Amino acid sequence: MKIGISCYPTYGGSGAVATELGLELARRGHEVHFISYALPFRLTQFIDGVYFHEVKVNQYPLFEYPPYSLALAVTMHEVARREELDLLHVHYAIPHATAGWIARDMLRAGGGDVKLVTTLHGTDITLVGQDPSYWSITRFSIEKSDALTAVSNWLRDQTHRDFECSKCAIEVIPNFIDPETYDRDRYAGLHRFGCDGEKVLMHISNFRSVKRIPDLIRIFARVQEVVPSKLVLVGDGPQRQKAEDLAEQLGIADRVVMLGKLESVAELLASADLFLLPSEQESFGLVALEAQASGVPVIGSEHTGLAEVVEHGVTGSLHPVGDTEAMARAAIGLLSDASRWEAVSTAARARAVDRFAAARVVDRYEELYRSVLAREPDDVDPTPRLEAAKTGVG
Ligand code: GMT
Repeated sequence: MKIGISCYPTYGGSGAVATELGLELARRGHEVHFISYALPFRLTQFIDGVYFHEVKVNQYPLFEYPPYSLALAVTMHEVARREELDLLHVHYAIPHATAGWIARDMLRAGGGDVKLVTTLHGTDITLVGQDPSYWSITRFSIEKSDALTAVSNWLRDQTHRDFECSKCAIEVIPNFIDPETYDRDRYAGLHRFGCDGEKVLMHISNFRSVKRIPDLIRIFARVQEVVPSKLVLVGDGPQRQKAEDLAEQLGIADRVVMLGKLESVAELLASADLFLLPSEQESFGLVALEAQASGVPVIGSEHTGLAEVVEHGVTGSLHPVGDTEAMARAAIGLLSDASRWEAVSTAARARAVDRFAAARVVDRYEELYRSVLAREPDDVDPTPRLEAAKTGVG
């Protein structure tokens, strides 16, 4: 198949998943064309069958806000036409699903066609998509997609609820990892953040407020009172300064290591003893899966998509959002009991490999693509299908 992939190129789960998917599809012999305004951050190696098309946005002085979505739609249309793409797979609905819909309609007007598959990742539905300036176009665009996927059951249910489309056909295809990339033994002893037996707690994110960075610092402040340890922070974003200030204020700044943005985290995760993800919300929590695959137990928030990744009491533990005391207690318990830590670490790796290995999950995307491409030509516009499903008629 010839597949176009659009995603955000910046550090974030949706761009990481889109890139890993494209690379795996190319390894399986498909032709993959990435379309974005910059090279996706995980697209660091050349692989046969992978191409990158940069979206150029004209900065005309009249534009206070250059219309990226239009430039993206034009590039999608151009690449789909020239490369004869079978389908466009867009990651994160805003604005990619809308640009994909425009590109597909432009192609159809010229007698061509391309199928549009949209993967919902989280904040495109739960946060940004709920903003009144985006809600109706997001709903319209996801309904216009030929196929819709969500990365967790939780996100599928949120989409049904928040977009009032209780019967929209959404297939849940979880995020995935390559078990060979995330492998504790492979990088054993490479990084030593903890000296003299200190434990290493780790957090990796884009430091947005949804990650509850101050909670993270408070949890660590409690843990290090009991367990000699360091906190390693990877990534950057709006809340990073807050983390530094709070660590200073609590007198633990010398125990917090800030590494900033890094492209590859597998080697770092292999040196961690515990991963902390106390987010307000995670539709999945890709980084928690990467941690588990690396044999790192995860402590995080309950009642979101994270509960489908972390098995409470088995591969880590989940607690009410904001309950830093419970998270700290769980961390101390696990780090102070070597045999329990070993059992949880082993279970974390096993769950990641058994349920979320790339080989198995990417098969599901391929199957979905094939079923979309096999649809009858008179089924080109899914709106009647969705409307019929909604009213229970047809
Ligand atoms: O967490 C972010 O703000 C980044 C965001 C993204 O779109 O890159 O992550 C979302 O997609 C990831 C990949 O599917 C999920 O693992 C994250 O849980 C999800 N983030 C949220 O729901 C907050």
